[in-house]
Amino acid sequence: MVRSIVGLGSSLGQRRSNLELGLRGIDALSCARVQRVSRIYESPPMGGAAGNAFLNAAVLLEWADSPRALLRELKELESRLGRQRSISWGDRVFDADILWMENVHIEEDGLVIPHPGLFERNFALWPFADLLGPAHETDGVTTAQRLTRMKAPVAIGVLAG
Ligand code: PH2
Ligand code: MG
Ligand code: MG
Repeated sequence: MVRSIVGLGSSLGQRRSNLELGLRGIDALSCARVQRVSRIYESPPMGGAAGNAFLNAAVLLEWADSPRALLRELKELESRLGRQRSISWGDRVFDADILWMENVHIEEDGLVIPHPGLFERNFALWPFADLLGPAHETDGVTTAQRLTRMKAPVAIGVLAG
């Protein structure tokens, strides 16, 4: 079992219930055991293609298969929840990204862990901090130190199953 964090996002439709359906979908995977959920944050769309505000959250789980298998399950869940893969970086019903897996470093085509945006994006790092706490260190830097350099997104509640 490897401790893993999956980031969730939605900018279309019933955004909060999309995140909650996503959480339930992850919980239902036979190789996943959900341990903790983050708060839900609202932030403006990053990048030019999306026009709506996003809700983002993250989930800490124990994963009993390979990183590739987790990626495959998340893509399938995105499709099941109605994600259209037309415009890259555009608005989306449901997005699920592997943000972190304990002691895992991968740089392959289509799969980079830790996620390259994790330490750059407030809507990824704040949920991450909710799950592992501010004292957690990566590459000798605590999450608390990284957070001080970033504007806080607005917390609007807690993800519920
Ligand atoms: N995801 C994107 C593009 N822009 N903006 C916010 N605030 N949150 C996201 O999750 C997000 C985004 C593509 O994945
Ligand atoms: Mg994605
Ligand atoms: Mg994303």
